[in-house]
Amino acid sequence: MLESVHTETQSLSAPSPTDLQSRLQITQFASDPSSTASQPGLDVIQGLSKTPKTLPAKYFYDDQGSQLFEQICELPEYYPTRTETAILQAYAAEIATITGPSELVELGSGSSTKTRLLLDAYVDMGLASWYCPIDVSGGILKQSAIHLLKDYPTLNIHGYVGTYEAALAALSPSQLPTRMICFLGSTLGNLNPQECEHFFAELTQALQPGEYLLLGVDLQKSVQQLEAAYNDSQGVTAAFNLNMLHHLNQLFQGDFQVNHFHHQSFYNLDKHQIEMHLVSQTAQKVNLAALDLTVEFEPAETIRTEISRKFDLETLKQQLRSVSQTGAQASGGGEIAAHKELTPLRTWTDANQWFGLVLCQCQEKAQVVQED
Ligand code: AVJ
Repeated sequence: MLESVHTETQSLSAPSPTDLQSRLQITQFASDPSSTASQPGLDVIQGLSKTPKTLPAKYFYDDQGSQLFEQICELPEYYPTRTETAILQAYAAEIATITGPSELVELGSGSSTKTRLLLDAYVDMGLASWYCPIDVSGGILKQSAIHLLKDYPTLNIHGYVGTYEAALAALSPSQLPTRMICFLGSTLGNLNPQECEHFFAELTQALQPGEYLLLGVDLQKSVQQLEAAYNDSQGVTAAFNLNMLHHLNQLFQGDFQVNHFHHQSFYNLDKHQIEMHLVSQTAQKVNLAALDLTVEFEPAETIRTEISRKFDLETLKQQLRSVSQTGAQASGGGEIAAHKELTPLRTWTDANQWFGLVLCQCQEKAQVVQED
């Protein structure tokens, strides 16, 4: 459960602080991403105790990591961000037309750059705008919220600092007639198929019938292009990967010697996923004092820090439909119940089919009476 939840009003040194303040609310779930879990760092202990070793990708994103990710998005080799941006540029108005006045809830909002395209569309159509960014990195969330409030005089923001699970479960009722949960940038790719299914069920739970889900997903393409995007020539991705060890040192009083690890990433063709690893350069021992954990590494042993799955739109749409059906059955319990499902309404891609947007609507499913 959550350890501490509090809502604070930001004190701002902006031109008209009172105005900005009155349009901004931040709800914070404890102070770091790990402490919303039932036991802080349990996932680190579990991941480093098994073979092969893994670490959750969420630990990339301290403030430094979020900044490095912003730099990745600008790299010539990293096509996803600019491709998704181009798709949004072309179709945001169409999305706004479909949803009407809609509160935007964004999972993993980061710098909120792409969100501006959606906000612009709603504003251009004279629709009210409410934005609920959710991010584990409080620094970047607050900073971008303040920039947005300055640039959009009619915008209201309620931000949530914490994990998706915690924030989704705690969302206030929508301030506008409908709500759209946006999960852009192909962050969905960080989840394995099983986690993905569970996550879709959680999203269905968080949405009311009629509300929307907008998914941005990276699509399958040549190995060469994929591997270049995760092994950039300037080494920014390497720095991003290695920064996770700095972050863990800070969170858990660790003594990872970051320069004794190497960045590695490759495309796993069978699983349609990029894998990022940190490779131990020597035999070494690492201690994380706050977790009471000592980990031994053999030379060349790796920690898998991320999977980034690449999707096929048809398969994904099928998954979306079937997942919601499974969820409905599980909550049936033999009674008449209002079931919800995620129905894909529209998909958009770029001319090269590198990246896709899927707009789904949460719909009430025909009620089912189970016979004895
Ligand atoms: C933010 C998870 C979508 O998988 O492409 C970028 C993170 N990792 N370069 C991705 C990332 C390495 C990114 N996601």
